[in-house]
Amino acid sequence: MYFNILTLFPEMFNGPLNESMIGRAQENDLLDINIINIRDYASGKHQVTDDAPYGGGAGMVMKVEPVYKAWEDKCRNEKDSSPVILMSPQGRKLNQEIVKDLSAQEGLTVICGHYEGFDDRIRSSIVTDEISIGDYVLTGGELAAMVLIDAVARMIPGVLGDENSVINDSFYNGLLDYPHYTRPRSFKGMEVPEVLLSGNHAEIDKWRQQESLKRTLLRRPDLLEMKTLTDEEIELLEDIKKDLKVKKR
Ligand code: 4GX
Repeated sequence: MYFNILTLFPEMFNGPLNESMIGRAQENDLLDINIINIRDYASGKHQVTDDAPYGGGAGMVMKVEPVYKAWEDKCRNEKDSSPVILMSPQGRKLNQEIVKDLSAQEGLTVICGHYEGFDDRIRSSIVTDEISIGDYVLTGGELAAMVLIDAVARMIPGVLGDENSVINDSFYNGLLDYPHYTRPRSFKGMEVPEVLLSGNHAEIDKWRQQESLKRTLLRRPDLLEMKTLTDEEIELLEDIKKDLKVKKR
């Protein structure tokens, strides 16, 4: 899979995407990240990429031509009609379902905006999708783009080793992850749950499923409402709710 990133700050991408799993994925040619500097496509001696807004008001607006030219030169491709994603607080909010859908694409182009906003003709000419990583305001789209790329790239087969399989992810089955423990057995008086030391794998699986359900119920009940529960899960949830009521008394 490839990513084309249109940005005014190409250096920002150097660290995060060249380390760890995403760095390895690039070395193994599972992933190709092309960073394109929008400023290279700005005209004039000063290569200006922003301008004052028509109609007046505070703040600067990102110009349409440099972004359009960068896209035309580096991303327009007859064989491939990959989505062009604008990172923006006005987009649909990113979640694991969107991440999974995007990972099925051959490639993605991601535009990182800066300044107070964008000439809206960037949207109407090339953008096909607009994504937000959450309801808060960043100084630019770069960090948001890196979040998107990281989440999408790890879904590509082969990017994660077997040990880090996505099957165990929080959200993979619509529930939060269960608690994990490793050595030592005892730390400052806090013990590892006995069942995990029992060697009884049926019991361990059941405990993990219960803990996943309990965490989801307590922290993210909205996830339970969205999920179709199995009969077993419904039963376990009833037990957990009873147990929690007993503890409250
Ligand atoms: N999730 N920002 C983009 C500039 C901007 C403004 C309007 C396009 C249109 C953000 C987020 C985010 C701040 C990135 C404003 N670009 N991006 N930037 N939340 O806050 O993705």
